[in-house]
Amino acid sequence: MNTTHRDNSNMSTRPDIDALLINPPWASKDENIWHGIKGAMPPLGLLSIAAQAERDGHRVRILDLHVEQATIDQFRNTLSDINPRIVGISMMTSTAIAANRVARIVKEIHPTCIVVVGGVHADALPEECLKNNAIDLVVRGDGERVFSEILRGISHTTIRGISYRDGNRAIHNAGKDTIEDLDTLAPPAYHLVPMQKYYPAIGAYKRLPAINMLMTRGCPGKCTFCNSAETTLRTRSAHLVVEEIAHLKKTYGIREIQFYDDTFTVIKKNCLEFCRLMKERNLGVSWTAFVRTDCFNEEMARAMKDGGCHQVMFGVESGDDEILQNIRKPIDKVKTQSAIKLAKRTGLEVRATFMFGNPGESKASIQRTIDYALKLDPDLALFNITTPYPGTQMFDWAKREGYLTTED
Ligand code: B12
Ligand code: SF4
Repeated sequence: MNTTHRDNSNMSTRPDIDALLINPPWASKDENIWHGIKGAMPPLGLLSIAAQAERDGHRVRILDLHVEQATIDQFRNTLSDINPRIVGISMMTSTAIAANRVARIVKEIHPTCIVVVGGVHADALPEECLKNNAIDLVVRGDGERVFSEILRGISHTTIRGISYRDGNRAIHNAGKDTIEDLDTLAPPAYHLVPMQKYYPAIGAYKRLPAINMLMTRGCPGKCTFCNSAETTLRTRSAHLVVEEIAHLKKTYGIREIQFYDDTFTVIKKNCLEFCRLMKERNLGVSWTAFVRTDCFNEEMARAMKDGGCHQVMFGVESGDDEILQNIRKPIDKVKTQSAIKLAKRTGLEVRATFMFGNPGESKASIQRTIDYALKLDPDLALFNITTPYPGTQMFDWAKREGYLTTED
C-alpha cells in the first residue's frame, strides 16, 4: 500500500479507475484500533467480482485493508491517490463496523463516488446498511453479474437484488442473483492482491504458501445457526479447479489449498473426479476440506487421501441428541463416530468443531458434548460459543423471543 501523502486538490475530477473493491480490516470495537485479529486469506468474493469486471473491460483495483494492516491514515492517503467511479465494500457481520467506517471515509474523500456494499451481512440486513448515508447501494446475493451491471451504468432501480434509498425510504428490488453455472465465471483475480502476504490460521495447514479456494457454493443443510442453510448448491467442474491449482502453483508457488466449501464432498461424482485428477496430475499440492459426517464414506476417504488431502474438518456441534435436533443438524452420533474413525484410519488428520450455548443447552448437555468429543478423539477439537448471526434462523428466533441483548 502506498503510504506517501498526496494533496487531494491535485486530483483530476475524471475517475482514473472504474472500480475500487475494498476488504475491510477485522477491526475491533475500539474506534482507535483498526486491526483486531491476525491471519489473512485472499477475499475470494471480491476477487471473483474483480475478475468479472476486468473481463468486461473495466479498470479495477482491490485494497485488502486486512492483509495490508494499513492504518486509517495510510488508507486515507491511498484513497486520495485513486479516483474511483465506484467503490465496492465487502461486509460480514464481524467486519460490519469497519465496513461502515470505510464507507464514510470513502464518501468524505470522494463525495461523488458511488458506494456499494455486498456480502453475507449486507445480504441479511440491507435496511440496516442503508442507515449509513455513505452507502448508496446494497447488493444481496452473488455479486459478479450485479456489480457488472452497476458498472455498465444500468439503473439500480431495475437490477434484481439491489436495495437503495429513495428519500428516507429503503427500496428492496425483488429477487437476488444466484449464478447457477459457476464455470462461466472468470478465475479469481489473484493478480490484484499481494499474494505473498497471505497466511492461514494455525492448525489448519501443513505447508506454505497456502491459499483458500472453493469448488462449490451453497449447502443443502438446514442448520439454524448457519448463513449457508438452504442456499442453492452449485459446483465448478473438477477439471477447471485442478487447472486453477496448477496455475496457482506455477505463478505463486502455492503448495497447499484450503477448501472452504461448506461441504466439499456433497456432490460426490464431481468430488471423486477432482480427487482422481489431483492424483493423476501429481501437482505436489496438498489440501484440506470441510466435510459432513453423513457425506463421507470409504470410497471418498480413500480418493481424498490419494488425491493429496491431509486434513478433514467435521462440524460435530454437540453430543446431545436433543440439541442436534434443535439446531436442525440431526446427524446420527454413531454415523459421526464411524466417519471420524474412517478418516483417521485412512490417514486423514481430523479437526472436529463443537458448539456450546445452543437452544436447550444445560450443564448436563455441555458435559455430554465434552464426553463425546473425548470419545471421538479427533486430532484437533475446537469449541465455540454459539453466536446468532444475522441471516440465520437462530437470529430470527432469538430476536423474536427477546433473547438478544445486543445486535452488534
Ligand atoms: C472463507 C471463510 C472464512 C475465512 C475468511 C478468509 C477470506 N478472506 O475469505 C476465515 C476462516 C478467516 C473466516 C473467519 C470467520 N468467519 Co467465515 N467464512 C468463510 C466461508 C467458508 C467462505 C467465504 C467465501 O470465500 N465465499 C465464497 C465467495 C465467492 O462468496 P462471498 O464471500 O459470500 O462473496 C459473494 C457475495 O457475498 C457477494 N459479495 C461479497 N462481497 C461483496 C462486495 C460487493 C461490493 C458486492 C457487490 C458483492 C459482494 O458477491 C460475492 C461473489 O458472488 C463462508 C461461508 C460461505 N460459504 O460463504 C464463511 C462465513 C462468511 N464466515 C462466517 C463467520 C461467522 C466467520 C467468523 C466470525 C467465525 C468466528 N467466530 O471467528 C470469522 C470472522 C473473521 C473476520 N473477518 O472477522 C459466517 C458469516 C456470518 C455473517 N453473518 O457474517 C459465514 C457465512 C459462515 C456461515 N455459513 O455461516 N471465514
Ligand atoms: S452448518 Fe454446515 S451443513 Fe449446516 S447449513 Fe451450514 S454449511 Fe451446511
